[in-house]
Parts: sequence; C-alpha cells; structure tokens
Amino acid sequence: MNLSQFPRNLQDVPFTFLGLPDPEGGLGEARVCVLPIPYESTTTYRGGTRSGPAAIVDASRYVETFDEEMLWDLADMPILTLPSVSPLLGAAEAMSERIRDVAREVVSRDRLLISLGGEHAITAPLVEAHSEKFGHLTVIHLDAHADLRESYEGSRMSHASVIKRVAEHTDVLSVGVRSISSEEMDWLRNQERVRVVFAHEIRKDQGLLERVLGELTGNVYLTIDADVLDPGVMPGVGTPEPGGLSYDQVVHVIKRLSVGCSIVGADLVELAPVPGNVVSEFTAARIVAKIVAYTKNPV
Ligand SMILES: [Mn+2]
Repeated sequence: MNLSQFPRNLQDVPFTFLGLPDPEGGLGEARVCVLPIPYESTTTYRGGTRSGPAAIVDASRYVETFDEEMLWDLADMPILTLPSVSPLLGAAEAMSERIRDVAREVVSRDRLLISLGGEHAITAPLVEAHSEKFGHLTVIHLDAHADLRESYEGSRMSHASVIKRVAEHTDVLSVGVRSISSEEMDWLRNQERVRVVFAHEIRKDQGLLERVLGELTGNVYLTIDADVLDPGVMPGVGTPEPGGLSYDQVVHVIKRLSVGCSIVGADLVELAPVPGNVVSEFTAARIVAKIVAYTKNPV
C-alpha cells in the first residue's frame, strides 16, 4: 500500500480514534470519548474479541475524518481516546464494576461515550451507568443473536445473557436477530420489555424497520454487536450468522435514531479481527465514525 496517497502520513498519526490528537484539556475539553474495553472471557466459538478495540482504533486512523454525507469534519470535534479498561479475567462482577466506574465518570460530565469491545457482556454495566444519568432509556440492540439466555455456561454475566440482564431495568429493541433458542422465544412471547425485529421480518417487509424506529422517542443507548452485519461484509466476529444486515442498513438505523431520538451512549462489540483481512475493523471504525457524525454536530 502506498501511504503517500493518504492525506496524512500515518507513521506520525497518534494511536487514537481517527488518529486525532487528544484534546489538550483531556476529558475536560472532550465532547466525545472513545473507550476501548478489550475484555474477553465467555466468547463461545471463535475467540479474538480482546484484540477488537485496538484493531478498530488502528483501522480508524485510515478513515477519512470528513463526513461526506453530513459535510463536517470530525477533526473539528474534540474526541478523546481513553486508555483501555484493563481486563480482569475470571472476575465478571469486578470487571463489570470497573467498566461501570469509568463510564460513570465520563457520562457524569456530559460527554458522549462510545465504547469498543470486547465481548458483549460489557454492555450491561455501560447501560447501567447511562441509566443512572439519564433515567429512562431505550436500548437499541443490533445483533444476530437475541442474547436473552438466563445464564450461559454457568454465568449470568455471559455475552449470551447480556440483553436479559439489560432488560431487567430497561426497555430494549433488538434488530437483525436471526439466532434464538426456543427458551428465549418462549420468554420473549410472555413479556413486553424486549421487542425483537428479526432479520427475516426486515427482509419480507421493507417498511417495517422504518415504522418501528419511527415510533421511538427520547433517549436511546445504542449497542451494536458486529455480527448483526452479514458475515460477507463483517467476517471478523466470534459467531458469524448468515443473512445479516448490510452496512447501509446499519448506518441508516443510526441516522434514523439520531433524527427521531437522542443517542446518549453507544458501543460496538464482538469484533474479532481476521488475520490478513482488515475489512471488518475498517467497517467497524466507519460505523463508529458515523455515530459521531450523526449524533453530535459541532456548534
Ligand atoms: Mn451476537
């Protein structure tokens, strides 16, 4: 690859989100904080999510900072890449607490926090920290999997149980699901906290997603499991499921939310880089850049 074709010489670009210099005033000056959480403890199939955050940050340095659609340069916004939350393996509760503490600190100062996983289990403490600050939230959950198991492999903090935990205190809209157990389906039918829009429903009814998103108002927390995307465009995930959403569909959901609701926090999780193929981390970095581009226009 000829680096001279890029506007910046990447050797000189800091290892931060979009390669942007950290704001001089640190957290005090930042509007957006990107938090890498390289936690991997309960991944089911193919591992590697612990390398996800660093791969996304690295790839993001190649993403153009100017948003071609919203017509503003993300370099004009003070974005702070925080130090990684160091993983505590085999101590799910303590790890959750550590994540909750960091998130509380950022959220209490009115910064938009975007966290990079790591496995999906990190979302539960992140949502808690945001709920404390914002009160009622709707969690918008983009994922191939329902993640509604009561527990998985003996853990209630598993990535496969994360939405069940989140739904204990928050409304959830799951989008793009195409893998769910019969027990999860039974539970789903008998409650009103979690609504699932399945991938096959989106396929059959083009307007469905638009109608469901159109009903939403207020504050939303957005959690994106990378495997919601079709593995054709996002091969770097732990548990790939065919029949996923396109990049355009995912970006459209983010845009729609930013118009009808207020995105108060977000995460992108479960990226497990494929050696020799950078498509997944680049796509993930682009999606995170789009969250910033759509949600927080600089004044
Ligand atoms: Mn998933």
